[in-house]
Amino acid sequence: MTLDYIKEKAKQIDEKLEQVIDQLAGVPVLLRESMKYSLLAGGKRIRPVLVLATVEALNGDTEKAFPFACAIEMIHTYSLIHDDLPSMDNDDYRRGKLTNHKKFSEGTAILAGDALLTEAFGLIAKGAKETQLSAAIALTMIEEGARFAGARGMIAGQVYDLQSENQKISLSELENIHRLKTGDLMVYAIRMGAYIAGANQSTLQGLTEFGYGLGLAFQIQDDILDVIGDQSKLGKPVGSDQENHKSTYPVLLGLEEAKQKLSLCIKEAKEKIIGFPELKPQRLLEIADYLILRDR
Ligand code: GRG
Repeated sequence: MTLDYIKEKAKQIDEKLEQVIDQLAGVPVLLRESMKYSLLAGGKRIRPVLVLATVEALNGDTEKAFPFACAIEMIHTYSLIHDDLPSMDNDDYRRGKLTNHKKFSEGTAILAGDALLTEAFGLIAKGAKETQLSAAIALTMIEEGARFAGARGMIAGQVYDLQSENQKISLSELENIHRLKTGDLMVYAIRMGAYIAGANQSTLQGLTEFGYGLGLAFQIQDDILDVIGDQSKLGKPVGSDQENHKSTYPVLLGLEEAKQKLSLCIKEAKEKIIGFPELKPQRLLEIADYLILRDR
């Protein structure tokens, strides 16, 4: 099930992403091909859609939001390319296609990820100039990009995740990993939308809390979908056999309790964006519901 709104926006984002990479001058042919291969491989575009939907909810100009929406998808794609590498998850396929290092080479995949991350920050700065955002807001967005995607955010989550492999971890440790690894980038997307549309501090805070709830719910649903696809992962102690078994919500709580936790998490997240005079939350609420009904 895909919300028509997400489908429509995702299509626009796909077009803009292609333009962004095509317009970069002086990129080696192989590198451009590798960057586009992963960037245009059919992702759900949840994070850029969140940027646009937040701007819309605050009655801002969504046309101005596209560079920032594209930038966040570039950061997300870099993280997936690196996550798939042999030294990390060692995956051969993503989104039904060969992973970047399998299609190209490990070196090219690392460099394509590096290039996407670096160009994302360039795009935020360029987008801020072109849409005449104030310098203070532009600098805040760049500073927060480093905070949410970097060593204190998504990458910290990845490090804790690697450290927890084959370990039994507690629910709160698992939640912290997800907050960093998945939540921080979703929160960054929503906060960028809030900055573009000029939200006030209390709305920004509510949206941030919504983003964390959404990130957690998204990850629980991801774990559930993973388990539904492979029932053998349920009920086995972590690290009990040759395959690398991660601690996930269904593994720690069981499938039914994980589903209940997911519903509660979405309900609580939605409550965080109710009651702000400048915010029309309907679209964001629909996206939250979609995230728990999605099947991929
Ligand atoms: C910096 C190497 C590095 C990693 C950062 C994001 C990340 C950590 C790793 C990617 C693997 C992963 C399962 C992360 C959890 C977040 C998540 C569920 C990502 C997948 O996002 P979707 O479902 O992907 O939005 P699509 O394919 O739709 O874009």
